[in-house]
Amino acid sequence: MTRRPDLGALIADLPTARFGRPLFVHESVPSTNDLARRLAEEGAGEGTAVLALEQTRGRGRLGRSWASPPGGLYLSVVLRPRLPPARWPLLSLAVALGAASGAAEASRQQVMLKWPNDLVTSGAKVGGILLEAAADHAVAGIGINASSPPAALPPWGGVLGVALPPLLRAVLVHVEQSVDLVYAEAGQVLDRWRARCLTLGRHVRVLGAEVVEGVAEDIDGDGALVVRTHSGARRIVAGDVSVREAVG
Ligand code: BT5
Repeated sequence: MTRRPDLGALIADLPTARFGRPLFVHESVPSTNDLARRLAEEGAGEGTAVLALEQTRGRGRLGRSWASPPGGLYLSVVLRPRLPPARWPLLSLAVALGAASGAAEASRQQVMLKWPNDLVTSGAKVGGILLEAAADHAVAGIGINASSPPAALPPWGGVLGVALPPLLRAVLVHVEQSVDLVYAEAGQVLDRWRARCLTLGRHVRVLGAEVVEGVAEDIDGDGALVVRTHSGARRIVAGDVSVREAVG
């Protein structure tokens, strides 16, 4: 394990109460989510975080891969959810909201959210969240293309163009605030999500066990997407679905 010198000042001066305390920094790992899960299984508290400068087997949801070249932010944080398991999808939304707010602050760009877990700037995906839950903990994986080489990303990927230390700091601060808010007053996280959300009002196709097509109307109190279809409103729970914009 190495601790990069340019992150030393950030680590010493982190203005968070729990997130990034401690922060383990690695040059290259298969997936930071695996390391964070191991720490959680050994009893690590909420906020314990793992950062890698590159991942060799970064993953997204549904077995997809996450391109993780040097230049990106690859961060996993241990959560000890203070919410009933049925409401854990809200945690994923809270982490995405915090990550988007931190990315916006650090890059001075508008960073929008695509339900359930994409960070989007100028139509390009610049980040994503992977929440992996176990019985007594969850691991929130955050990937953001800080200054990744565009050629290493899929064609629809974008780059924020921001240095890692200020982005990391802003993300840890905002994700902590957002997770604290979801524990205290989940409704406020949902209101902020709706305000930053690109999905609402759009015609979407939800690909999961079945295909649901209609207009994305709202995000409900449990974080599910409400889609108005020809046969009425359908609640889509994040997890096993992929959402595409549909024409028409
Ligand atoms: C995500 O999945 O968006 C969640 C990504 C989470 C990555 C973090 S990095 C730290 C932690 N450790 C891990 O191993 N993972 C987490 P999903 O919604 O399934 O999106 C995956 C899809 O995004 C892929 O199928 C590609 O189409 C696209 N993609 C892959 N790499 C990308 C990148 N770097 N930037 C933009 N899009 C990408």
